[in-house]
Amino acid sequence: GRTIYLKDYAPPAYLVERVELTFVLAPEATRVKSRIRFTPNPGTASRDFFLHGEELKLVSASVDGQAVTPAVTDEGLTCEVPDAPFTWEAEVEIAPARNTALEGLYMSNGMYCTQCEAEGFRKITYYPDRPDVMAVFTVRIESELPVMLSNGNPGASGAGFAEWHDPWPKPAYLFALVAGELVNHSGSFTTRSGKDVELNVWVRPGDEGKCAFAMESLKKSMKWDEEVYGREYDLDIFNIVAVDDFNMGAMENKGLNIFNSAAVLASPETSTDANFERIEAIIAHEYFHNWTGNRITCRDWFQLCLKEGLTVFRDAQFTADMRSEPVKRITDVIDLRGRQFREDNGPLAHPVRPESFVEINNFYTATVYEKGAEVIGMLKRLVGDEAYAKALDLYFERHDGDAATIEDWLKVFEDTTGRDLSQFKRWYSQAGTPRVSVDEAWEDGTYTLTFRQSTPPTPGQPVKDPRVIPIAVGLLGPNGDEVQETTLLELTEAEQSFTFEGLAAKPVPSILRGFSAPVILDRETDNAERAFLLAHDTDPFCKWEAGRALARDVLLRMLNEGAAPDKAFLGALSSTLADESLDPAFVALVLALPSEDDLAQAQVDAGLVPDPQAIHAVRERMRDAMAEALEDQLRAAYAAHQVPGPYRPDADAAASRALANTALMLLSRRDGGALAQTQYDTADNMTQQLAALSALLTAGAGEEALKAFEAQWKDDRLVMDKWFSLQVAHAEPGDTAATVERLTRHPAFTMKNPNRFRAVFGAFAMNQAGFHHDSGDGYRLMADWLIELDALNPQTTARMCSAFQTWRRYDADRQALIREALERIMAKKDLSRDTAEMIGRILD
Ligand code: B3K
Ligand code: ZN
Repeated sequence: GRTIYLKDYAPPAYLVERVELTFVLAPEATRVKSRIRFTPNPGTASRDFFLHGEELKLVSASVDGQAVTPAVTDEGLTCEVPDAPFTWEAEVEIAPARNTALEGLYMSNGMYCTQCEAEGFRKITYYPDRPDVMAVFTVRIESELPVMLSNGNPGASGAGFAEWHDPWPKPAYLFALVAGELVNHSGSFTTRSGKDVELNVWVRPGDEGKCAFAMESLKKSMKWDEEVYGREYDLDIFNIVAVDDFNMGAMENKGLNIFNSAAVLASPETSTDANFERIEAIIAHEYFHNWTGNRITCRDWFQLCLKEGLTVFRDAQFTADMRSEPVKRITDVIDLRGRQFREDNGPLAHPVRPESFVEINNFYTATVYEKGAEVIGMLKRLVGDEAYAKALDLYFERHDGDAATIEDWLKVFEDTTGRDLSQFKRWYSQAGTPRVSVDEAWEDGTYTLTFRQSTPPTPGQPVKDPRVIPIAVGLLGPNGDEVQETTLLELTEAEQSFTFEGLAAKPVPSILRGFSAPVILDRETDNAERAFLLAHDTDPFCKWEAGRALARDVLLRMLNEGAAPDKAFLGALSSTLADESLDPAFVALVLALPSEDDLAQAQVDAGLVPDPQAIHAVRERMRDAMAEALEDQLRAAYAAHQVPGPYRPDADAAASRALANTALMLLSRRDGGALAQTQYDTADNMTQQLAALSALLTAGAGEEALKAFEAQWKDDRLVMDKWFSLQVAHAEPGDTAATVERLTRHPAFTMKNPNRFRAVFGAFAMNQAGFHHDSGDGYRLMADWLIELDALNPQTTARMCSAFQTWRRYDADRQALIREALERIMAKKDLSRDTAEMIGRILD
């Protein structure tokens, strides 16, 4: 694979004024006719005409009506063309039924659908497949299928054909086409300027009862974007389609969002609270892209965070508004640490705006998305809410219709506030998570906090410069009252002190409130202070964080020193459970222990080599101790948080279930699963049913329920994904690889469906003690299957390779076993560019 560099960006030689596409659909031989009006780009001297194209059979081509014979390679074609406007026409043949990569035009359960981002349009026809070429598309689809959709507004249609016209210029990656036997759940929305928009959720017959929640989420998103960002929808129709075979969550194609069915179909019987929340967030995310992504797109793929970081930030604001802001923030931080910090800390580390890539699909990462969103959160905190709103208005006004850059984005903030953001820009260019250490001093009523920042080297970036780090701080007095409300410190130097005057007594600091920056805070403190903050901090994030730090310390002492489960820690949990003023979802988060991966990293940070099986055993032991010490309170909490009446997916009801089910998981360690069995037998919704099954598996009493669950749900693909996952997640370390192997022999296992493959192998990678079992069986099994999958679906294979990214933290034996597995994948003949890049970077 060839490496592409940001510094080599050059504008396109020709621009596209308009595109007309005709699709004559057939599974093995679809004909795509294109008619494209090109004009020389006045902004560049180059007149080299190049069109991307991969895996296409060129039938004919002409320029201004004259047949031409272009020079064709694996990557595209070149051709002699005029240095003046001209019309290109071509006809190509493609085979959607044979497209298992799920990129370009492919088939899923008899329906045609597309996925073009990032560079899939070139598998549909010859075209300048780059985001800085924006054009108006007109599409005609010919087939006998009843439903035929594309971007924009509907045009003429009749027996065997349908036409669509999208008036908004767009890059090819936002093109979409769907055709099939689909049914719709329809709705409508009136924009604030009075325009009526037709809304549809299109699904396979049988799924129409699972669309109402997605439709409501869409309407809420449309309203929220008008109210909070002043953004209105801009077409007569908005279509969402659910597809079973999809490489990711969903795609924001203009006016025709295509969704993984797992990210849209919802019903109380088949979807958990977590599913409902995720569906609402993804519907919002894709809808918000209409402005942040589609109306304003990216100049090139290095600018991916321009649309993804901003859109993730916007969907997080939306979820915080719809549900609980503190709970959303805490769960986002858990996710950020689990995925992004992990990435930042290993061989796959890259800046929020990468500077090179081989395969861009490998850069749809936690760093680009989640850290990209954190960077925007910091910017908002630094300039303030009002300036943020003004800067966004200016961004939409100045760049509507543009393919923009991070420089453009930062410039609107500089122009709005007069602030110099050159140091802030390092957040986009420097990889790695900054470590911030803090020391305190107390003298004559003056309290001083001294911060030091440093960022460890990452691949290709040995030396880092100090960044501007917004640190939100509050101070508590000895009795737990807040003596200094939240104030923002701006750390800009490698070392810097801040003082607080006029305090009556030495305060306890609450630092990094709301997780105001994506950094690792090192603070030497004791568990008494952590318990004090857990009890008294007014900032929900820091309150939870204190409990998390306490739990981590206690678990590490069990692990490293053979300590017993700490009584004071159990006492702090007991007080938290007893505090009825707390949101039950928050209490559930405090009762959840740091993950096995989190503890492994904590051991590495302390200079130790983690032993995944020992980590697993210690967490099990702590949970037993929690169940024993808190049994009566857990029983009371379980009873108090049963939600009466029919299932509702809202945040309050979900919060109660979260706490009750956390209690159930622990209680199943005491009663052999009796309570869980009762819940399983009486559950009328998937949240309760799945939690009960999980608790039964914890108690070692889940065999019957697993069989019953399978019999009940064998015809529901999305529910069966849960059945597969849960067994892998609950397998004992020494039995995990065998469990995975057994499940791959189940008749319902298929590697052609990414959801099913991820249900098994994604859960496998998450089961740290099982995957990293010292037998090496986990590594071998994963490698065997990634080699198989790569031939069918490179994108999903490449993504799964990240299971190996932490390999250098382990002992020499494990490292040797992993190296062997990685080298075996690398040696595979015809390995995809996607997977080769990932393995190459991990091994490097
Ligand atoms: N923009 C798409 C992701 C495309 C991934 C391409 N491999 C979905 C999203 O972020 O909304
Ligand atoms: Zn996105």
